[in-house]
Amino acid sequence: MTQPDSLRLSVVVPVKNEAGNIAPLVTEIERACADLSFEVIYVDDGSSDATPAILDEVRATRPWLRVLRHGASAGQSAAVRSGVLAARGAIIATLDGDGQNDPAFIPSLLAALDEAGEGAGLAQGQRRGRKDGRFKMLQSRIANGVRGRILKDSTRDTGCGLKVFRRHVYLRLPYFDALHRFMPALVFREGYTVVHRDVIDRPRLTGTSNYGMFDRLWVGLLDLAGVWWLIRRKRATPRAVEVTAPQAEAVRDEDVGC
Ligand SMILES: Nc1nc2c(ncn2[C@@H]2O[C@H](COP(=O)(O)OP(=O)(O)O)[C@@H](O)[C@H]2O)c(=O)[nH]1
Ligand SMILES: [Mg+2]
Repeated sequence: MTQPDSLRLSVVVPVKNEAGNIAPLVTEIERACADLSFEVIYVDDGSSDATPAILDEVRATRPWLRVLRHGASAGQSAAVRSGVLAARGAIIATLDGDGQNDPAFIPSLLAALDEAGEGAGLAQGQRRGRKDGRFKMLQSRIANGVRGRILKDSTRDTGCGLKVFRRHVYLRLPYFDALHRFMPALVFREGYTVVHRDVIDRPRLTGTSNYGMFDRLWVGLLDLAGVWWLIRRKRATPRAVEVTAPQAEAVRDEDVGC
């Protein structure tokens, strides 16, 4: 069993009505992370199906599996945020709970972040061989194209749920609904770099998408305007050095509660 003090990685999985996808995905995560000290945090975002019961069942034999629950659905970004706030690892991996993201890519994303060093805040997965329908693919292509051009975030696919990032960097980001789709631009905004790795997309295991046809399109434009404004209003990130202590030292992220 993974000991909390040696714990390095927290895998956060947001789920809303994903009962049929939980047991197979937990098994895959366990296999993928076998060589790491890890915990898994499922965040049940107000599910109305058997998700809570299945999580109870799956948890019984897996002491490293933690479950958080929202009383009412608050959305995917809110679920990720609750998981990250509760996480004990300094590094977070996120993936969707419907089986579309293969946990086998977690170690390579983690290695990419490690290789890039402390200055890198995020390893972003980018989907190859997307398994979504034609309309969603078209929406996604337009959204990614417009976003890339306006935010210049050097990322082909920000919507991929597979990401590995430093917890203290995430905690600096402004929170809003849909934050998970703008992570690269916002990580750059904090002065950290982003690395990318291709990941293979899979079809949803069971169940249906939580997003309707137009959910992302219009609100996406509003979010894009908001993030554009945030970037415009950012000045250089200062490095704060404490001048009152006998031995002045750069203030570390942990010291300021990030
Ligand atoms: N869309 C959506 N997903 C949520 C919500 N809360 C949690 N999730 C989870 O976020 C992940 C991505 O959602 P999904 O429905 O697969 O979206 P899609 O793959 O983009 O169609 C899944 O694991 C969902 O169960 C929510 O309010 N809306
Ligand atoms: Mg999905």
